[in-house]
Amino acid sequence: MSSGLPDISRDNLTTYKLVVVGDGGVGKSAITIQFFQKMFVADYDPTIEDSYIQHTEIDGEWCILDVLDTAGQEEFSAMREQYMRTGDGFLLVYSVTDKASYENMKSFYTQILRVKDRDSYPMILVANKVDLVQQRKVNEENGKALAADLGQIPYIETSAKDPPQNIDAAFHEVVRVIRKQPVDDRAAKEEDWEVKKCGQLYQVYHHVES
Ligand SMILES: Nc1nc2c(ncn2[C@@H]2O[C@H](COP(=O)(O)OP(=O)(O)O)[C@@H](O)[C@H]2O)c(=O)[nH]1
Ligand SMILES: [Mg+2]
Repeated sequence: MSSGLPDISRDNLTTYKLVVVGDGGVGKSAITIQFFQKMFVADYDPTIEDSYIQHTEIDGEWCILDVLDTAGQEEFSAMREQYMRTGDGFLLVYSVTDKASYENMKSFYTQILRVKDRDSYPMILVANKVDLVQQRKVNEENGKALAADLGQIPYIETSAKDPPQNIDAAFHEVVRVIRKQPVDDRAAKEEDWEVKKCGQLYQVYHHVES
């Protein structure tokens, strides 16, 4: 019998692991914290890499979002590469005030596809800091052209500053892209997971034996 409340026990919910990537200073932490804590942080430590977990309802379906706010550039740490491997979807963030951050998007895109060993993967392109109209250097047309170039991924303009613009929309959109993946891709992921699970079982078994 339904109590009328959503069934948000972990067992029944799909968990989506999302990863926020992009150059330093583009607002990855501000976007993530605005989404999870509904506040704008003006000076978040740029070296902190952290993940956040929350139940949320997207298009009428409850799920768990597990979001990694990455920090640091170029070199992928072992931990980050691991998270990239297990990431279900990615937010590629640049700042509209920083042309170089826009130009660097392609290399993040390529790196993700390389780690995933795939031709495409759920991602969206996020143009942040659109509130800074006077300092804007990358326009909407440039953003859309890049999104089209990166395999027609969705493009979304955001501001993490109060009042926030499109912050929820960005996270929801990635989940939509993940949900829309062809069944074949989901099956492939299940297989990967089975392999991992076997590996873990082996480790447990090995541990017991030795
Ligand atoms: N005006 C404005 N500033 C922002 C926005 N997002 C982030 N910032 C500021 O840009 C700086 C870098 O943001 P941060 O989230 O630390 O960037 P990260 O290195 O990508 O995590 C901080 O001073 C933020 O307050 C935004 O949408 N609008
Ligand atoms: Mg940060």
